[in-house]
Amino acid sequence: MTDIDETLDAAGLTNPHVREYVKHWAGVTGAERVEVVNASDDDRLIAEALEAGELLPAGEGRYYSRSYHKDTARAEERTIVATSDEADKGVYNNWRPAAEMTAKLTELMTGASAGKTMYVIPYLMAPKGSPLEKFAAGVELTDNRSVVLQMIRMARVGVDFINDLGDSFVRAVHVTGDLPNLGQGTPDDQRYFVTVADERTILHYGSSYGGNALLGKIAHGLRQGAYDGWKNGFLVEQFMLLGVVDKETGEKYHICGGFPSASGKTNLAMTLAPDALGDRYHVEFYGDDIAWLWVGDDGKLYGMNPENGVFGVAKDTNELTNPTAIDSIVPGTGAIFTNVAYNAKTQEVWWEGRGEKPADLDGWLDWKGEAVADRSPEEADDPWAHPNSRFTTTLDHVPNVAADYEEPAGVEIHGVIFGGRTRDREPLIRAINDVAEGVYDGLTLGAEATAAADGLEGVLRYDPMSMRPFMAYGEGDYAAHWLEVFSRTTTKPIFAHVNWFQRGEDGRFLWPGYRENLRPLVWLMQYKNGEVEGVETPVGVLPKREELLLEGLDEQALADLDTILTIDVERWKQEIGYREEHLNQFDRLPEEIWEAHRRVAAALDAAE
Ligand code: GTP
Ligand code: SPV
Ligand code: MN
Repeated sequence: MTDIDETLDAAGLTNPHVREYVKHWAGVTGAERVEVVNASDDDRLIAEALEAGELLPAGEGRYYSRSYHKDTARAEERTIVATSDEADKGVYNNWRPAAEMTAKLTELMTGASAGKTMYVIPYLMAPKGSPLEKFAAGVELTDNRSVVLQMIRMARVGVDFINDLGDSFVRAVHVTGDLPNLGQGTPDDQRYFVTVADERTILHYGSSYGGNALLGKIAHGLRQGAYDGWKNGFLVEQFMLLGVVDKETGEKYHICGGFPSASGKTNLAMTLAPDALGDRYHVEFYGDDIAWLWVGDDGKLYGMNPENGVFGVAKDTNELTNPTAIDSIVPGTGAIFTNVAYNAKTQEVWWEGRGEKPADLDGWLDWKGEAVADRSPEEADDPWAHPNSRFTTTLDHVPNVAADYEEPAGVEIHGVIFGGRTRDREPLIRAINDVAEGVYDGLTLGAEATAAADGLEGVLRYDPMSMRPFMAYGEGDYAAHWLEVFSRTTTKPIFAHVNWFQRGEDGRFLWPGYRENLRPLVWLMQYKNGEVEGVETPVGVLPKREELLLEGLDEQALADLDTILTIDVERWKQEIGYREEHLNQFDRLPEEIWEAHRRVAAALDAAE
């Protein structure tokens, strides 16, 4: 081991608390050397990663990475929130005692980085100068160079972000582990992804993929952030954040909202106005996965995206569904593609839904690195790309990024929406005027379970506010915290529930989705402004058909519209029963939420 103090001195890392922390974990992990990372090191680290074969060239300043084939997604069952107070135990956070988990992870990490470099990544999950800056700083230690390159894209990285912050930074330790020997998914699984929330310490062992390894994103940006927000009066959510600009009036509205993982946040935030509405409206991108929200001194709700980049689902991303995403990963962007298909001869990448499958198989490798030309007939139809393959790019490469996306003051939030994948029952959009009913709606958000085959059709996998995998404390306290934050607002955003995924009897989507999703959002802002009145239903206010901007919608969509602008009262009554069971699991659920539930149930009973 070289002298760590000398390395830290040379890097200008002066914060004594950070130095202490680095030395402690260098000792535990047994790393051979320490290297401090700034964003300006990207070119050199890319060159080293290419040289080492950790990255492959993917055409004109873009790169390809493949993760170990059993390590391609977050592992929720191995993810734990630990604290010293058992009252923090919730239904979803896999709570464990802090002391037990710290001991366990220290044991697993001991000597586990021997022979490797430990990279020190000082980062900020906020624009510099944000009112939440002191909750946003962290230092990730990792023994994996690809993780460093992803972090440089996904967070703001550099020594200057943490030198002046004293002890106010998140300690985030990532050790890759011996990936082929961790028993992933077996009873002998060795992986642990632990956030010790009341010590602001994150200890992740046994993965180099996405939210398991880029600790600024999910572990800090969502789990630790949510816990800090609870204790300090702000909200941290798996939300996208976009702006809708009315070019005629000059008005600009900001809408944030939660959709469970892989349910459309990136696509919505990057959406372009449909052609027929493009002269009037423009959508601006702020964030696609995380929003931190707080109440300003003026009583308005503000929001910001703590991330610096996009880690988006590749599948089905193409010029028609998401042209903005395609433009954000063109040559020269430094984009990294993970677990898509790769052509070793031409350096092209491809994924399902990217366009025609290449007819010439020469050079094409699937996400496991196996030549598709060598596949047996039984394997011929297997996907080339992993369904959770991703692209990484920075916000400044997203063509419709808002001019003020780095404004430390954040932007005023006018609307909060929730949306899941729901094949029936949920209409295109329903506006909710009451805060408690809005919070109740978020708590009962769900995405379709695959349980249909077991006769449980219609039962959702509930995913409160799309935070189920990231919940840091008890759900009842979480609901109370939402109500507390909103009780301090004097100008309130409107809530709404949206659904792009209702299906017809033949299984087709009744709504074309993607760019067309702007139409119900424009209606929501018009409704908030009193320009349209909608139709009252027991579950919220739905648009009248003629209130929606319909020009340019295709025949099929126009024909299907009446179905997705009505509610099925009988299905909703059935849903109320499931919701009751779901909410009953939560300790300390505020009475206001139960009252909202009973109001909706009574309104449904009164409806014919
Ligand atoms: P995470 O990054 O996992 O949190 O996901 P996300 O919520 O950002 O999801 P994303 O936007 O990447 O979409 C996931 C999948 O849903 C992609 O395959 C999209 O093509 C598909 N999708 C997104 N929007 C729509 C839509 O409006 N209609 C339909 N039918 N599919 C959509
Ligand atoms: C999600 O799974 O919701 C993601 C991707 O945004 S990951 O960063 O891997 O968590
Ligand atoms: Mn996500």
